Amino acid sequence: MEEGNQAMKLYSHPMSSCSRRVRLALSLKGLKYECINITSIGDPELLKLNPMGYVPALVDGTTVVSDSYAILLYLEEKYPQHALLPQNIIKKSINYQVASIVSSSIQPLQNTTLVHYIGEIVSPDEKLPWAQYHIRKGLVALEKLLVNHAGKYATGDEIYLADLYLAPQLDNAINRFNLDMTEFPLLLNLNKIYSQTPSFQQILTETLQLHKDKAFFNFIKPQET
Ligand SMILES: N[C@@H](CCC(=O)N[C@@H](CS)C(=O)NCC(=O)O)C(=O)O
Repeated sequence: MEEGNQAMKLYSHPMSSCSRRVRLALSLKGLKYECINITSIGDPELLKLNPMGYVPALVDGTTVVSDSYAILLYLEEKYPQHALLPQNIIKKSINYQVASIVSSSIQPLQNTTLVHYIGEIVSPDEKLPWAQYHIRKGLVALEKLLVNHAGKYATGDEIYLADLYLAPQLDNAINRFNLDMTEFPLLLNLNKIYSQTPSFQQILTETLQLHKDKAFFNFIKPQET
C-alpha cells in the first residue's frame, strides 16, 4: 500500500462529474480512499478545504488539493502506477485537449448552479436547451477530434486522462440532460465501452441510479426538488 494512502479523503458528490473524474483515477490507480459526500452548498468543512466551495477536494495526509485537474496531476505524480498520460507526445496533447474542452467549454456551462441561474434570469424553460446547446457544441468538437486517435478508448487501447473526463461527461449528456447522441457514434461507442470497463462500472452505475432521484438536486437548490 502506498504511503499516506490510508489517510486519503475525497470530498465528493455522487452527481458531480468533476468528482467522478477523480474517483475514476483513484480506482484505476488502485488507491484506497474515504469518499465523503457533501450534501449542501456552502458546507463549512468543504469551504475550509476549497474556498470555491466546489467538489472535489482531496486530503492526502497533510496535503489538501482541490479542483479535479490539480488533483489528477497531483495523483499522477505521487502515485505513478497506471499512468494517466501516454508517452507519445501527440496522444498526450490530445488528452490535454479533451480534458480542457470538457473542463472549460462544457462542464462549467452545464454546472447546475449556472443552469439554475439561467432558469431564474431567463426562464425555467431555457435551462435544458441551454445545457444541451453547450454540451452538444463540445461533443461535436470531441467527436471530430478523436476520429483519428480513438482505439478501444479515447486515445488508443489504454485508459488515459481523456477517458476520465469523457466518461462522466457523456453520462451527464445522455442520462441527465437527455441529449440526442445519434450524431456522435464514436462517443456513443466510448460510452458503451466505459459502461463495460470494470474499474469504471461501480462509479458510473451508482450515478445512473441517482439521475432519477430528485432528492440529489438538494445539493444545488433545496427548494427546487
Ligand atoms: N474546475 C473545478 C470545477 C468544480 C465544479 O464545478 N464542481 C461542481 C460539481 S462537478 C460543483 O461543486 N457544483 C456545485 C456548485 O455549483 O455550487 C474542478 O474541475 O474541480
